Amino acid sequence: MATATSTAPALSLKSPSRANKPVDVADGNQAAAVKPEAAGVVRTGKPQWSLSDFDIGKPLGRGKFGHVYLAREKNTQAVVALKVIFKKQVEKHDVLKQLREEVEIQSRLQHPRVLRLYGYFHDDKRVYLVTELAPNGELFKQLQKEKRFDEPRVAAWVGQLAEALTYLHRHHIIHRDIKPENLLLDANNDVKVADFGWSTVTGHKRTTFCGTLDYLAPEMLGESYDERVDIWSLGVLMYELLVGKAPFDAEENEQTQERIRSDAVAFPDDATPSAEARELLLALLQKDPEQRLSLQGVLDHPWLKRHAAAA
Ligand code: AK6
Repeated sequence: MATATSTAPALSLKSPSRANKPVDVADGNQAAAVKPEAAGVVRTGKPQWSLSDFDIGKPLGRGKFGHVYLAREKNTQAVVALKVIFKKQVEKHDVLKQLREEVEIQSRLQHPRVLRLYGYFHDDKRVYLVTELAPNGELFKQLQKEKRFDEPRVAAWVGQLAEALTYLHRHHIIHRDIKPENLLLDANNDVKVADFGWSTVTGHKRTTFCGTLDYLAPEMLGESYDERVDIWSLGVLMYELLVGKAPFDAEENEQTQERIRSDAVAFPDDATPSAEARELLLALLQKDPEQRLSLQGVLDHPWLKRHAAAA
C-alpha cells in the first residue's frame, strides 16, 4: 500500500488557494467513494464540503488536537461526527505528515467494523474530519459504568474485532492501539474501531511513545514487531472486558513494562472467566509472537463459536 509520499500534498496548512478546489486524498476523494445507501450521505454535486454545509450539535468528546461534535449535513440530513482539529496545534507539534497519513489510510478503508471517514475539509484555522457516527458512544464509558461484561457480549466483540483486524492487516495496517478508548459502539452495540492516532502502515517505526502501556505487546518494548502486536492487545482487551482490569496493570510504567515482559496471566478469584475463555486468553497473551494465536484461530475458537449464537 502506498504511503503519503507521492504527488502534491493532499492536505496543506495553507488556506485553500482557490474556492472549492477538490481536496484529493489518494484515490479516496472525499465522500465520492461512499455508497449513499450505506452511508446515509448523498453527494450533492459540490466538489467539497465546508462548515456551512453542517448544523453543529452537542460535543461528543475530545480527541487528539481538537473536539468531536455531532453534526448534520444540511443537504441530506445525514447525521455524522465532525472532528475539528486546530491547524495551530498541528503546526506546533509538527504533525501534519502524520495527520495526512492518517487521513489517507482512513479514507481508503471500508469495513463494517471500522469507523468510516466520509471526507474532510479545512478553513483558515481548522481541519475538519467528517466521520461515521457511533450512536452508542465509547466502549470505555460502558466499561466504566458496567465494570465488566458477560461472556456472550465479550465474545461477540472479540469476534468483531478479529474481523476488523483481519481487514486492517490485509491492508498492511497495524492498529497498535486497540483499547476501550478507541472503540465505539454503533446502534446495535456492535463495535467499531475508531481511532488511528497510533496506527501505522506496515514497515514504519515510531521511536517515541506517549500513551498507556497497558495494552503494549512485549515485543513492542523492543526493536522489531509486526501486526501480531494487535493480537496481543486484543487479548488484553478481552481480559479487561471480562475481568474489569487490565492483566498487567501496575502503579508505575516501569512495573507495567516488567509485568508485560515477565508475568504470567493470572485471574482474580472473584472474576475468573470460563475455562474456554481462559484458554483463548492464554493463547492471545503469548509473549512470543510466534506462539500467539492467529486471528483466524480467534475466529475459529470454540469460545467464540459457542457464544456466536447467543450474541
Ligand atoms: C465520536 C461517536 C463518532 C468520532 C478518521 C490530528 C491527527 C494531528 C481519524 C486525527 C484520522 C485522523 C485523526 C483522528 C481520526 C478520530 C473520530 C475518531 O485527529 N489525526 C492531529 C495529527 C493527527 O480517523 N479519528 O478522530 S470518532 C465519533 C463519537 C463519540 C460518541 N459517538 N461517534
